[in-house]
Amino acid sequence: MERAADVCVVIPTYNEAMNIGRVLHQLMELPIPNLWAVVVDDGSPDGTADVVKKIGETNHRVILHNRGAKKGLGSAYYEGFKIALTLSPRVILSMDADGSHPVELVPELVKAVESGADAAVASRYIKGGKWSSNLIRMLVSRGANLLARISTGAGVRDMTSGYRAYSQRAVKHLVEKPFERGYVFQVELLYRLLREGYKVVEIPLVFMPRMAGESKLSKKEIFNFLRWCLKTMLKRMMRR
Ligand SMILES: Nc1nc2c(ncn2[C@@H]2O[C@H](COP(=O)(O)OP(=O)(O)OP(=O)(O)O)[C@@H](O)[C@H]2O)c(=O)[nH]1
Ligand SMILES: [Mg+2]
Repeated sequence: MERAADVCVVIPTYNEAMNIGRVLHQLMELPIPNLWAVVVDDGSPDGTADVVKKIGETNHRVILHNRGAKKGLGSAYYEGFKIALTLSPRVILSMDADGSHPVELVPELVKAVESGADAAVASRYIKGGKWSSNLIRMLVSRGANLLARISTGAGVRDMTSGYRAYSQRAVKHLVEKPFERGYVFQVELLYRLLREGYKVVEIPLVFMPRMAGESKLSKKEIFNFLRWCLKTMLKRMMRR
């Protein structure tokens, strides 16, 4: 069995049994040869891991990493990226399992990295990007992005988008240090790359509502996000 991938998509899951099957099948049908998927499940009570295991039995390019207990999104990606690197892919993607991130955009994100970007971010907030949700959710997202840009000084419009492609060298650099455990790690990773001169580009994303199930974005995540942004802003001010 070959163990080298060209492209590897890392997908964290918590209670996504109703969604993950469709996303994996769509990924496996993309016209990208040798595309692998690593699903990092945190012992979802709804049996997400069983769905993935079953698909993996007939498709060796689907790998399940079951961590057994909910340990946070950032830490799921940290472990998932490390597994992805063992396959030596040129491009590594991060993607939600809930159908919000249209699989058809994968080739464009991959192309951006193959054309020289270290990170290609699928962005709701550039021309051509779009999403709709309830007012509170949209305000939270806009507010989080504004805060992320102010606190890091970064110019990326959608700092919180979880749909991205990275070059292998960028991921190798990122996993040298553990990520923030929660959702804020997305901002942290871009900040780290930009500070060290890695090239980041944005591709328009038409973000879809989740297919089924519930959001895992909690108040605790929002609090941790605020805390990280404040800490980062203070550190930057002290360096001046
Ligand atoms: N392994 C793991 N996956 C997680 C964890 N928290 C969230 N996820 C997954 O991370 C992805 C993003 O979580 P969502 O709940 O969709 O968060 P969101 O996209 O901000 O919220 P919605 O817009 O409502 O979908 C999904 O695939 C989740 O199943 C976690 O603690 N561990
Ligand atoms: Mg989602």
